[in-house]
Amino acid sequence: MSLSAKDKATVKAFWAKISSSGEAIGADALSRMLVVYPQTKTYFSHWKDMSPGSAPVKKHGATVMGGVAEAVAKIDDLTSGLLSLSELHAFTLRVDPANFKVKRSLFTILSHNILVVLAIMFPTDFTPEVHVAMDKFLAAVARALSEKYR
Ligand code: HNI
Repeated sequence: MSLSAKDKATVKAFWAKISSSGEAIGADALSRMLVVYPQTKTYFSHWKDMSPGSAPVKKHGATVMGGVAEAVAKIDDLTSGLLSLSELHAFTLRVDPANFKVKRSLFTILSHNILVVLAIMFPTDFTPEVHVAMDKFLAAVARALSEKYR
């Protein structure tokens, strides 16, 4: 389901409001993913400490939201815009190349946690209209990042 012009405008306007909290959003979303979906820990087993709010989780949470910021900037062509990031994830996350759905579900899991954090941190701005636009945007990012396994 592609993003309409209205979806893109909604995502950009909302992102402009919240991007200064990117690090906090990413840290909370990543912490939640690792606690609520413990199977995702296998991808970060090289970290010393995976507990909520730990230094590696905070750092990577900021990194992930940096990737989301890049995606917002390239919202008109995510597949080519995120190509290098997709290659990184294909090789970093290639634990189940055969089982394509596992990888897709991982991106959906992280997107779900990002939406939960947005609802908690921005209850007024996170209207149903922003919710559906952000959900569709994060699904498009997930598709672009799992592009390498076709
Ligand atoms: Ni992801 C590294 C962005 C989902 C596991 N990830 C990155 C980097 C960015 C990034 C940016 C750093 C790239 C670099 O070093 O140049 N990741 C994103 C985005 C999403 C996402 C935008 C989806 C919205 N990543 C996921 C998911 C997993 C994941 C769902 C696994 C559950 N990512 C990783 C791992 C690394 C990573 C593992 C390397 C971490 C490290 O320690 O270097």
